[in-house]
Amino acid sequence: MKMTFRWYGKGNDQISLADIRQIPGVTGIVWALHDKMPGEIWEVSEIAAVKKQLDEYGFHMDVVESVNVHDDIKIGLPSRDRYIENYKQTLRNLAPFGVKVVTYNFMPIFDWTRTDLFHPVGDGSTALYYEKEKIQQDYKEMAHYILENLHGLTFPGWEPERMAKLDELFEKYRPVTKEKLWENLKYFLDALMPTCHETGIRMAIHMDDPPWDIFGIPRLLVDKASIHRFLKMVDDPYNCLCLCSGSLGADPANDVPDIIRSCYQRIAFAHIRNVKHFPNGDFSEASHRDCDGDTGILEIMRAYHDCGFEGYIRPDHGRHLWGEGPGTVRPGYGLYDRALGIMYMWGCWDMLEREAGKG
Ligand code: DNO
Repeated sequence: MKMTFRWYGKGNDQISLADIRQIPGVTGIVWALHDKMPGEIWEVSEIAAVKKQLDEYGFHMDVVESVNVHDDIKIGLPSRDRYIENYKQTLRNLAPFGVKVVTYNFMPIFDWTRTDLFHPVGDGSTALYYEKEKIQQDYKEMAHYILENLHGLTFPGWEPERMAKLDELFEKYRPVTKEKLWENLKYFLDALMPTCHETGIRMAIHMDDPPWDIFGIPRLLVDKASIHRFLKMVDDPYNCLCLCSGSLGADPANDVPDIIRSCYQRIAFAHIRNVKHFPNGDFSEASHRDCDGDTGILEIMRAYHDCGFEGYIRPDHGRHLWGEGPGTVRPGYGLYDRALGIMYMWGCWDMLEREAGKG
């Protein structure tokens, strides 16, 4: 596996590349142009500027997370073709810089969704938390809360320009049933696949987070059956997954190691995260240590190892530790707990390698 770390860019992330270089075994940065609106072309000069920064520290830029998909593509409006052309051009601009995987999601309106970004874990740290009850209520209040806690930093999927027009967006999505959304996803991928073959870039869809419909809007990539429907729908080796253990793991019915074993050839990128469930349907994010949550991190690492996984991997979210808090850290993306998560993953991996006679 190739260990990576997500970084939001100079001036947009409190963590420096110099800090990241000190985490053992991290070879690449998972990056994006975070000031781009969905649908805009990423220009060569802008990509080159990031490459220069990463080169200074010897990091590769093989994985982009995310090139966000314009709402018109998800809704299926006639204007989608223009935005798909822009997406293809972005892929063509990325390829010469060595980019091999582009992560994206097809969640309508909201990306990942939580109701508390700094929830006390009980040991003095805080973590992202989802309270089921609150997601039945006012979507504007929730969006406002999330934007407030980003303290002016950009967060993909939570663009203030889009969030300012939430009622309009909900209205536009009204005719988009779950089946329509599947069709629109297929249309998008069918159009992109030739460019993926031409550029060598694999498209890796992120799981829906949480893995169920929210505020009455449909979500697609939620369990084993929907993942297999997706892979079959566009049965192409360039149509891949960003398999997020935490997103799937939010639903206790999902057996994440089993899902990994069933589709590992198409997993281009793995997100590792642990989730703790509560009986009322709430969940909290937890440390990567297996026993701190219910996702089964040890068996997940074993599944990847058994499958001979050679793709990219990163710790997903972490708790906020040792002085990290509102205003000093991007929610879920502090330095310390993600670095601890990496060491846990290496611990599992190195032991599995040793046992297999390779380490
Ligand atoms: C959450 C992330 C997601 C992911 C996007 C991919 O922290 O895992 O925001 O980057 O859904 O497009």
